[in-house]
Amino acid sequence: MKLLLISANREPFPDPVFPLGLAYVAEAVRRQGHEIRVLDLAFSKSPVQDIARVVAEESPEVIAFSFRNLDNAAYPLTRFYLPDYQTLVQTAKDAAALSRKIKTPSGRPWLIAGGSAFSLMPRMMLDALGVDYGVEGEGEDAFPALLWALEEGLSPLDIPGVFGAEQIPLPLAFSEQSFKGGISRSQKKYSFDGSTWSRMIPARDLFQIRRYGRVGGMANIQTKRGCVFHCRYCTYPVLEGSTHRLRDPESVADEIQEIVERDHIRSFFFVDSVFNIPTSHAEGIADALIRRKLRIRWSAYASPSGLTLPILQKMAAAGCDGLEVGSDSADKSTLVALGKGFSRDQILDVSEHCRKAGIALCHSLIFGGPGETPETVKNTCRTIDETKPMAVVVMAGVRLYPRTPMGDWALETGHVKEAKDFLAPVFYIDPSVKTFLLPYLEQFAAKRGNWILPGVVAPLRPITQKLIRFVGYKKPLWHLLRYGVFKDRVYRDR
Ligand code: B12
Ligand code: SF4
Repeated sequence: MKLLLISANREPFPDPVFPLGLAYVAEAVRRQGHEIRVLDLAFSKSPVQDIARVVAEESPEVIAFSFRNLDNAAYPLTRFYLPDYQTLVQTAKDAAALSRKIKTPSGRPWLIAGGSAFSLMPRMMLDALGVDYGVEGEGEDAFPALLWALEEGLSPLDIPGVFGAEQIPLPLAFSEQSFKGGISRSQKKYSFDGSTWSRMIPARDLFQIRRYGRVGGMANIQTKRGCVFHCRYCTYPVLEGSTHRLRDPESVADEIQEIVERDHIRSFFFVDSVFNIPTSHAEGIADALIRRKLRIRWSAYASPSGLTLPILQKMAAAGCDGLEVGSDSADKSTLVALGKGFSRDQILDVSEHCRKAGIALCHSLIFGGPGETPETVKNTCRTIDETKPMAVVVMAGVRLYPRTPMGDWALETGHVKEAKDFLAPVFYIDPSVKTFLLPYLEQFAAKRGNWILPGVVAPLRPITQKLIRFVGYKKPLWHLLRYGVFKDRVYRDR
């Protein structure tokens, strides 16, 4: 089939992010033999015109959108991307309606959506976007299966993860031979074991990977899927599952080596929910990278759990020079209320270990959850400040999502009236800190210069950000906060 794959993400902060998910999906459908054109809107000056032009040029049978962010999850400077996405989908429909060359039974292309923004609330997103089908979760198995079903004139609605405008799934009885996708099934049903992606290298060649290296500073890599923790507000287990699916460390090292040699990018971000768990896997990746001697630098998300000095030293030897640690709080009762699986003491230990290992530390904090009080806020600020981190990224207010423990609680207690209210960003701030939180955090941050509140003050002017990348700076931008360079800019006039 003739496919147009569109990456709709245009968010430039904190950097333009390479559309890794769509690159995986593109590789999966390329293996099926489909003809692919990719349109990445990240750098487009006029996305609407670009979609109209490419649809007219290609007359695709399928137009598939990847929606990464639904909103920026930041309060009160919230950005909600859904209205833009709706415009893009409508543009694709309008452009396709003008084409006489589309070879589908209806003469119009199938419109399909996927990506994390879609997967967070698939049914609501399907309706809001007005697409024909959507894939909730990973696309490597479900998307090729969906295309196959469409080609065969069958309903795709019993493919796991596929949502569609048709309400009643048709009973399908696929024979083992008739499906060419190589997907294992039992009892005449599709079943995916979730390992297909781990044997794939994303189709970066179809995208402008070097441009992302230049303007975004780095390439991104995934070494595992899933998170085993149960933090009450978090969507990552919803998106990736609650058990680990691990890649072979040698294949991760192969992928990195290929990018270094082919695209001359030496700066990487591991997009795993938590890089350092399981510890043995993180060590395996570090060992593989040490053996390759690739002269790379990298950073990742980490949890204080199990982050010992020897592991950090090994990660540093493998090129790790920065970690974004999801501490969330440093107050004992708040850590429990958020469902974090570690203690305040572990946060203090990790801060010390990172210093010894020479790894820059950025704490990410979330304030305002249930049970937060002015005292717990002050306690966290004081403790985190004492650990002398290089940077602190602070979210004030918890974005609520369906299918998370905190989202369920918000529905039960009436903080969110009905499920559809999750779509437009909704935040929880405990009533006891409602008026206290923002002014306090702003004041606290203003005195420091290495604390940033993306939801309160835009940390960087776009032009400054471009300049920093233009001169070749390759680390995540929070590394620059050590110099307090944004202090004046960020809090001036406030
Ligand atoms: C790593 C990460 C980051 C890193 C990225 C670093 C880098 N260089 O890549 C950093 C820290 C920079 C970051 C920043 C932000 N992030 Co972020 N990030 C993630 C994270 C953990 C992983 C993303 C990833 O790469 N996954 C790996 C790929 C392979 O998976 P995927 O993209 O989901 O793709 C799969 C499926 O979705 C599907 N799929 C994807 N496209 C398509 C298309 C079709 C047609 C089909 C069928 C299927 C399909 O198949 C793919 C393969 O299986 C996710 C959470 C998560 N666990 O998913 C949040 C997440 C995507 N981020 C989120 C947000 C909000 C942001 C920020 C806006 C935060 C902020 N205020 O700064 C920024 C935006 C940055 C930008 N420019 O877009 C949210 C989006 C949800 C929402 N509320 O909208 C998420 C989901 C986390 C959350 N809160 O739930 N992020
Ligand atoms: S906050 Fe981090 S550790 Fe907790 S569930 Fe989410 S990804 Fe896992």
